[in-house]
Amino acid sequence: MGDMSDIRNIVILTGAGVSAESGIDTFRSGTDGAPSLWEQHRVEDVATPEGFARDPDLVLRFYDMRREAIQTKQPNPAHHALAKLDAEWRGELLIVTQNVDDLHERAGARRVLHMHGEHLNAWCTTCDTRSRWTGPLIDRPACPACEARALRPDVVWFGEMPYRMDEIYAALRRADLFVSIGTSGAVYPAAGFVRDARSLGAKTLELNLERSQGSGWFDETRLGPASNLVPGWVD
Ligand code: BV8
Repeated sequence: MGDMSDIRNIVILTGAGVSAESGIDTFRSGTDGAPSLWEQHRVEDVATPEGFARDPDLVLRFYDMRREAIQTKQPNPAHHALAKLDAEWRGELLIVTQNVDDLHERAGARRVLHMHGEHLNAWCTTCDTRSRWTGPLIDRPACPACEARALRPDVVWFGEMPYRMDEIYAALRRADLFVSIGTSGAVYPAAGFVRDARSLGAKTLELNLERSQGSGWFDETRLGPASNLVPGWVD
């Protein structure tokens, strides 16, 4: 990881690019021209509360398909390298992920914060309980806590508040190093974290397949696939 003698606290932000080589579609197609999720759907139709209210079946089917798909995928070397760093790093370390898959955890990472929620949780809009959920929601199953047939994906949609923002900003305030991996820098507030970290004195590093909308804010940008770049950075 190069000279890390003055680094104690690290915040790592990951996006869809860290899971791309596990076969999970990104949102906005990368240079490899792989299919992207949003090109198949209008964001407003499938990732907003208004879209859910307008056509709940469309939204539930969109998330049922993705929830099923991620359970057939495996972590890639980028996930494993981050899990190794998490296990070995003596200082503070927080992996803030925009991803709603569980590949960081399945690679063994522990200090993971899903700011946009998780595919494998369902959220009851009646009793507000979140339950572990691996099956479909299209058939309106009963909430395990209150029996209401009012479950939605536990995923943060556009216009909704991301999870645990206070914890994230507190970690950014303490960070000596901020690393962004596999994100286009298209969505806020995540896309602004590099500026927050930089203004608070952290070093900033971007590992991405291509330059992102935020590349200009990083001290260093390394381009390439995460499965190469991340192990190369961690070791
Ligand atoms: C909010 C969950 C208020 C659903 C998602 C200014 C300030 C604040 C808010 C806004 C603002 N301007 C606009 C807003 C509102 C909005 C927003 O940002 N809109 C955008 C379109 C402008 N934001 C919100 O509504 C957020 N809520 O603001 O609340 C607030 C404000 C401040 C503080 C607190 C509260 C909520 C946004 C969450 C939306 N939900 N996902 C689901 O998953 O279905 S967004 C979704 O897209 C992802 O979660 C992710 O966060 C986001 C970006 O995707 P990426 O992960 O970056 O993926 P992408 O495909 O775009 O890019 C992949 C990258 O990887 C590429 O660069 C590619 O080159 C690279 N790559 C590809 N392959 C590889 C690779 N890299 C390495 N290796 C490879 N092999």
